[in-house]
Amino acid sequence: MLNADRGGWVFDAGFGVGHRLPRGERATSLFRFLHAADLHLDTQPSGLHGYPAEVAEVLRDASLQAFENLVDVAIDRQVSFCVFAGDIYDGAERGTRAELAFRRGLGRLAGAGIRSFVAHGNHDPVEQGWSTLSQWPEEVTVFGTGSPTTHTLELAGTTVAVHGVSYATRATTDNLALRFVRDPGADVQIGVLHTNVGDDPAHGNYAPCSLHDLRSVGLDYWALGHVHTRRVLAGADPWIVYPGNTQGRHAGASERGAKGAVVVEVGDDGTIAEPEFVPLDTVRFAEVELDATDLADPGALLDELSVLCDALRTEHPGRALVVRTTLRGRGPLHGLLADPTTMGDTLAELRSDWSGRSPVVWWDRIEDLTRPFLDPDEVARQDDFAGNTIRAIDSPLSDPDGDPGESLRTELDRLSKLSPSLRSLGVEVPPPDDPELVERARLLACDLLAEETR
Ligand SMILES: [Mn+2]
Repeated sequence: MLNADRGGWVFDAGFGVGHRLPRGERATSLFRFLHAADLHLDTQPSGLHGYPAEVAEVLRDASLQAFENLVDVAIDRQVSFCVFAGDIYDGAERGTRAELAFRRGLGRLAGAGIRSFVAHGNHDPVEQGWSTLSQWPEEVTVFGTGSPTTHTLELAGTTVAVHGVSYATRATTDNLALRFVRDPGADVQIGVLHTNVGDDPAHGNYAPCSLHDLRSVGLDYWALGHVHTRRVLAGADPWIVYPGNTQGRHAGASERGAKGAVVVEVGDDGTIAEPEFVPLDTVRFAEVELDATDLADPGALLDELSVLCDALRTEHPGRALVVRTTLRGRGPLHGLLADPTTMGDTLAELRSDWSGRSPVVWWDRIEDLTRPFLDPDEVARQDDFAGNTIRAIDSPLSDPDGDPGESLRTELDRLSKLSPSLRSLGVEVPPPDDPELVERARLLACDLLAEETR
């Protein structure tokens, strides 16, 4: 069973405004529904290499297991219905296993009296010829293409309209949101759509629409799919929500962290509460950034990563982890890890250290973005801009007659006009009687100028 940990939300805009009850009053829950999208069933995590059988086994079934978890949660939480906002499947080449798993899960939901509403998106368009199943349990509604259709349910004396539409073809570029129509006879209205809101350039621009388009339809909740990062685009009047995908697929930014669905509570006064995120994933992708400045050698690196990995396992209990680390800073590791053999041996040792765990831990890679250590005394001897800068920092301090603070300020002011890096810092003059601060200023100047002239 799942742990009850909750992932963080990304609130883009408008969260917390609109439907809020006065303090002290709470609507009684009338019913709840589950909203999921981008299941990409039977997709295999991409960009990973060299993992052993124990890891392969977990990765292979992760998307299907996440869907099984979804069904468990829907039954456990006694939702009235589930909506699936597109990209149920990843693509034609994995059709049948994914479809049979989906059918089995929807059958379990139907057996518990839970209806399902399914829209298709750019990864699983209806008319591109790979759907092998045509029969679904009668509690399942698959939205057609072209114009949205509306299905109404009577729940505890309330009429609920669920509107939705599927993509006919992958390259759907029409604004489908504008085709939705509010049902004047329903009390609560939900729209199910796979769409790229706001022409976000980070995502394929399928069925693009604007927040204004969505608001203009007059629904209460937009159950969206397409963007794999969980996002609330608007909090109430209407809610506009991307639940994110149900299982991360690679180590990229949009696929990291907790993945799952949202459970949405509707009150007896028709208000919709803040959607509750429920994690469903079995494998979690994580990245740890590490400042390697003070690490003397690969042994110290392994010790440090071990501490970080323990923390990750505490943060993500019960999940298999695929971890990548990015090393930054300037220090001795830079020279050592530049040797491919040393790097390969270090990664192999790291993987071996963490093998055989349950849940599985797989170290995907060590990204080495460290830089060589710079010695300011050495730089001071160079006949270049960096050398001039370090000498400018050093010389006024050794002038016993002048005002060291003032002459340093003048000199740095002059140099900063020549250098974007120094300019970006502003001219912060260290107090000349604080040698530690002066030394840090020299190192910082060295670093900035080395980056600038790289
Ligand atoms: Mn998708």
